[in-house]
Amino acid sequence: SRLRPIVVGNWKMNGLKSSVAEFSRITEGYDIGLRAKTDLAICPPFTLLSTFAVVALGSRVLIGGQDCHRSPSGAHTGDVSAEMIADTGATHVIVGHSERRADDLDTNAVVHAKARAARRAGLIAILCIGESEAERDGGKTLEVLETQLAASVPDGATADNLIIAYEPIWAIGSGRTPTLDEIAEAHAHIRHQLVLRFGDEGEDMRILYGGSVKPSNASDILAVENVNGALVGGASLRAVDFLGIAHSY
Ligand code: G2H
Repeated sequence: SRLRPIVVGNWKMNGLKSSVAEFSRITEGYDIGLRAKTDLAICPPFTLLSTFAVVALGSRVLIGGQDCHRSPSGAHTGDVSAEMIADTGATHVIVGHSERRADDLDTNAVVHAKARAARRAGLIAILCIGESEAERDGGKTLEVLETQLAASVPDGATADNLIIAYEPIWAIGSGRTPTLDEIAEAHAHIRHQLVLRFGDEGEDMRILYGGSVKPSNASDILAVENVNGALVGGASLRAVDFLGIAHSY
């Protein structure tokens, strides 16, 4: 079965009140033709979640957070819980992005706890995995993906509460992308691991590719088998680029 794709924009630490205009262009561009082809989501910084959720009303553009705390509430100065994110009207949350895994901030165990917290709050977790350049060069890519999946994806995950994003760290914001064969190999391996663990449910879990996706390479990447959408950083900041990527379907 062909899974309904989702194109997710990760704004990272970008966006001010003045960015509402750009976001509005995204919601306006998500027309009937595009809706028929793909889901669309934007993950702005926490400061803009509530505003964007209101702007998105009626457009069917989905909103998500970029991270959440593992605990439901409490003495965690500066952190934001999954419930708080859901409370804004958001439906998704990214967990385990490599920029947060860096320096062991988000270990696999922490990402596992965050994915569970997301599920408790009724959010869909977009769980990121991916190898470093050294691991790729050392031929360790598939092994690394396997370890990350085993240790960070919680038991009981379903296609309705979990999306995997494969982001080779060396491709992030670098302009470099893996070859289509390398993407196909990684995604096939991820699919295989999901099916081994979750059975038929694993066939329905969406696997996104992330790392330097742009309008010029999107149609090739999105056509690769087992690529069920994209997680887009830099190219999601401008409506014309982000919509261009979604229009590659
Ligand atoms: C990878 C990606 C979005 P970019 O981090 O998560 O960013 O598209 O800028 O490489």
